[in-house]
Amino acid sequence: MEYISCAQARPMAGLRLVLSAGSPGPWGEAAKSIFYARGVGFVAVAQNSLADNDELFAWTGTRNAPVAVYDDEKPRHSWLDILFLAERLGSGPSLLPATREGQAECVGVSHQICGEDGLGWNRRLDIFNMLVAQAGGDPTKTMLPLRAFKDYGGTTDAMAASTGRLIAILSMLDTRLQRQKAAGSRYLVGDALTATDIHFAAFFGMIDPLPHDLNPMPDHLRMLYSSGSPGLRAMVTPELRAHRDFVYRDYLRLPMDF
Ligand SMILES: N[C@@H](CCC(=O)N[C@@H](CS)C(=O)NCC(=O)O)C(=O)O
Repeated sequence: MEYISCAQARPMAGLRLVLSAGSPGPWGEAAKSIFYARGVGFVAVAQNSLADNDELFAWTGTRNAPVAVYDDEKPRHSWLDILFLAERLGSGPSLLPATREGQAECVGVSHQICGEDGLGWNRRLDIFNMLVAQAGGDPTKTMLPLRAFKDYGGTTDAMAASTGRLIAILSMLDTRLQRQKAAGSRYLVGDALTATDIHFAAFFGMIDPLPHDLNPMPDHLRMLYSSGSPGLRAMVTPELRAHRDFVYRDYLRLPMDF
C-alpha cells in the first residue's frame, strides 16, 4: 500500500485514513474493509506501530491507528465512529440492519469484537501476557514499549483474565453463527452482510491469520497471531474459520494489502 506522511496529509481535503504501515492491525484492517465495502476511497497515511508518532498526535490527538479524517471534520478514532462515517460517505447496501432492533444487535456484537474488553482487546492482552512470561515476568524486558501496557489496559489482573475472556467471546460468536445457520442465515446478525461480519473477519486474523499468499504479514507477527493456549486454539472452530473465509472471499479485497 502507498502511504503518505501526516505532514502531507494534514492540508488535504477528502478522506485520509491513518494506518499502521506494514502490518495488518485488526482495527486498521476492519476500517479499510468497511470503507471498501461502502465504496469509499481514501488516501493512506502511515502510522509507525508502537512508536511515539508525535506528528500524528499533534494532528489527531492520538498516537495509534486507525484514524479517519474527512475534510476539516474532527478526527475519528473509534471503530463505531468510523463505521458511521463510512455509512454517510458510502453507497450501496448499508452495513447496518434496517431496524433499530437490528442496529442495536449489530453494534452490540461488534463491540464484543472491536471494543474495550472485546476480542481484539483481550487477544492483545493475551499476547502481552505471553511476552511478559517469556521475559521472566518483567514487562520492561519485552519488545513492547511501556506505553502499550498503559494505553491498552495491560495490568497483571487483566492480562491473566484475557485468555478466558477471549474464549468466552469466540464461543458466543460460534454459537451465534450456528443459531443463525439453523434459522437459514449465513450472517452473524440478521439475514444480510453487516459491519459485524466484516469486524469479525478482520479480528479473527489475530488468532488465525489467512495464509501468506492472501496475508503477506511479517513472520514475527504471524507467529504471535498464531500462538495461544490449547483452550484458545480449540476455539478456532471450522465454523468461525469458514465464516471469515466466506466474508473475505465474497465481500472484501484479497490479497490483503498493508
Ligand atoms: N482507536 C481504536 C483502537 C485502535 C488500536 O487499538 N490500535 C492499535 C492496533 S493493535 C495500534 O495502533 N497499536 C499500535 C500502536 O499503539 O502504536 C478504537 O478505539 O477502536
